[in-house]
Amino acid sequence: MTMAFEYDSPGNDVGALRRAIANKLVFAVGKDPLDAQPKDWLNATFLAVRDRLVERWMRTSRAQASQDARRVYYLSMEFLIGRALSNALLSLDLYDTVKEALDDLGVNLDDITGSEPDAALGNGGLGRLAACFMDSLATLALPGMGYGIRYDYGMFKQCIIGGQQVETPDYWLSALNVWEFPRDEVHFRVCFGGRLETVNGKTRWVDAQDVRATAYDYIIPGHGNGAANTLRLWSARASREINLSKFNQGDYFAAVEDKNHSENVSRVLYPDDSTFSGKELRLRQEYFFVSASLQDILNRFRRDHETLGMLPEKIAIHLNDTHPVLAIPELMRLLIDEHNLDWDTAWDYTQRIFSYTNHTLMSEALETWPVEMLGRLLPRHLQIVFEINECFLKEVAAGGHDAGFIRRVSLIDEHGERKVRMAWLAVLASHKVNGVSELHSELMKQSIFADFYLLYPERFTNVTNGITPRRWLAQANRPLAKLVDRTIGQSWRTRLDDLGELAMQVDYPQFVAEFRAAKMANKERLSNYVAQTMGGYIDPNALFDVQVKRIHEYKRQLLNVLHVITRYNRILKNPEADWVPRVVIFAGKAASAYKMAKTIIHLINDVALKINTDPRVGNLLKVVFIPNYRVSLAEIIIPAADLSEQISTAGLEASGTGNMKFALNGALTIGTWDGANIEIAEAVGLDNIFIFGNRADEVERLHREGYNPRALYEANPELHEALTQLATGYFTPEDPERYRLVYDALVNWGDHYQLLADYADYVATQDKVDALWRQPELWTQKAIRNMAAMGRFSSDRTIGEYADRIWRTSPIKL
Ligand code: 26W
Repeated sequence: MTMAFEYDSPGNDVGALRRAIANKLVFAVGKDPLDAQPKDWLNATFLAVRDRLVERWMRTSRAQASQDARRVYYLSMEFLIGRALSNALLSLDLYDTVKEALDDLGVNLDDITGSEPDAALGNGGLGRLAACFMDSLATLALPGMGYGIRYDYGMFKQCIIGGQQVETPDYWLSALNVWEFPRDEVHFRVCFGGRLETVNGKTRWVDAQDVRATAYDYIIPGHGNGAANTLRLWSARASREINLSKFNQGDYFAAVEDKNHSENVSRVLYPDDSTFSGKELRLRQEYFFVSASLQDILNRFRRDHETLGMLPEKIAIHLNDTHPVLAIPELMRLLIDEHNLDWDTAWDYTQRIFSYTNHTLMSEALETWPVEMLGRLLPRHLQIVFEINECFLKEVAAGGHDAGFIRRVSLIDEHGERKVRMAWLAVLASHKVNGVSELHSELMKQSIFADFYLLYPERFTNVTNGITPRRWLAQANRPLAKLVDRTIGQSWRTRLDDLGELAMQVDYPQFVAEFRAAKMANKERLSNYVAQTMGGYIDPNALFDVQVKRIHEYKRQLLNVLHVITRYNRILKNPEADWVPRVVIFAGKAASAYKMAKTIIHLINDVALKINTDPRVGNLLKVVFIPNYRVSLAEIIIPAADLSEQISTAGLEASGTGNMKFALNGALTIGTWDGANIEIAEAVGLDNIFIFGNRADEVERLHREGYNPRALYEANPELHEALTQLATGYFTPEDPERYRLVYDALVNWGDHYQLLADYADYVATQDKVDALWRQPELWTQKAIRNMAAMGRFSSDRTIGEYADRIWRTSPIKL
């Protein structure tokens, strides 16, 4: 570094921040403070805060390079980050300072943080998990980096019109995105199509079309540890701006068409996390980001090392579900074709480098790409997959397995159109494969991966999911966070186990009262949000019963609706009884093509309309569907919940992470014995949670031996009444047939998710919820015990386990 290189480290007192924000507004955003809009103040504040992170960021990357630590690369198609500003302020412990600085400038911090668009580059659980993991990697000072796609359009926005979901595009980049660092100089060629040629025994991939992947970097601040990691997202650029020959012939539209075609690769997030659709554009997206990431990873390695010999000691690559599995043949291709390694060495490295997490057992979500499509788009990769398969199947046959077994484990599904089974490839090429909760990891070994478990038992392990306490308590729930700080100090932000000290507070009425006051403040905030965005009043004194998550049949929002209808019918029959007033809150998006999920949204809104306008019910029962569920909305809803609905069919929710967020924020759970609910129950004790319904083995038995939902419907009068109301248009007299198919699915067509089997126990358990609510002191004590037991569900614990047992990497020294 030359002596001339000098710069000012930015100061962190109120005065320095005030001047910094004012300077940014004038000189970077270019706005007269008299005309500045909230968005301008947001950007000015962003830039000032970013300056305070950049030094840490540089220090962290230098430390990673100089300590030559084993780096972890987390490959994910989705990062559901949400807003960045308040998170950054908390990580720097500058929230109050910046608030004061802005106050001096006549600007309210909460107003401007509220104008930041969410970075919604994900669908739901899997994408949000990746975002929590980025936060924990940085906070643990692990040498890790995320790789994904910078979609121009994130998760669609949901409006509710006439009770139905309407989607609009989410062009989140429209607000000047000052948080990202475009790295125009970091770009890679990604090829598609073409054909293979063999020259002197070496395969060459020729005549391919290409797009250019350009890097955009995002700072991921560690919490209070002076570290900052990088999330690198790729954007597609046409390798030639326009087709010059077409342009010169005057065909302007054709000239830009090619450009558009290339750039479409990173245009939009696939907004479906329930079914595999097999679209070619999706395959292009997967290969696009995986190829750019691996080229970048190898580049970085080559910069710091003479040869590739240490590669498997120095890097670990994690596959977030099968979406990035093309990284496996891509690494093989790069090592063999570009770096001249032999097949056996390349395969040995590959197996030592990759690890894979499975996030769902549902067969309709498993990725299998047609051999024809892969061969057309990525001929060399298909060839490599075939070769891996050939070696593998030879080994299996040598192990004495029969033809049936060999057909089942083959990477190629030969039934009908031939397809590559991406999950099989992931397991075969990884040294560790994990599920996301204890139950899920067990079921994984018994069901989809049973054959592979027989072959490679030592590969399979469990790492239960977690959530970051920074966003999900410190940031989302300031009233409760402050109370906890006053009571046990601030250490819980990075050592969530310390919340255990709260358990003894159940005996201190003062603490119990303050805990309840914090909950009330959050409920008032939500009530105001509902009033302002939807109109209509929800009473914060009522029990807030909340189910927020993607709409999916296995998550059983419909079971919740059946309980709501039952409660409504009971109130009408006995309006004078001493009812516990409830507000039942739903939120969540349905995949655009998922008919039943959309019908469920419509039904919730129809039921809400009828109940909310029925004068006989008054405030005893209200039903609210809050539109456009997203991270920033979850931060308002979750802290306000009294009751957390986690009611999936047992065996089908791999883990759930919402369940953890609610319990951490002092809600009680009503849930099935499924996913991480089980581990939450074990942590809080069965006295402090409402568990109901059949367990996974019973669900499986009913499935196998047959199950008769109609008999249940006929035997239970309340269930009969509720379902008959659905079938006959009680809630929609103007369109009596509207929910006929819902009724049929449950009563006549087998009730695939076994709602009717769990209905009676669910309703009885909801009665127990009411009974406990009548004892507010006891309720709050149980809520406190829930919060106190959430230590284990910090994503810091989760990432610590990945680092120790899977990636074998350790923190860098800063
Ligand atoms: C190919 C279409 C598709 C896309 C995404 C199918 C499936 C997915 C994801 C794997 C679905 C998902 O988000 N799974 C959720 O992962 C969470 C994090 O591990 C778990 O907590 C949830 O239980 C699981 O449903």
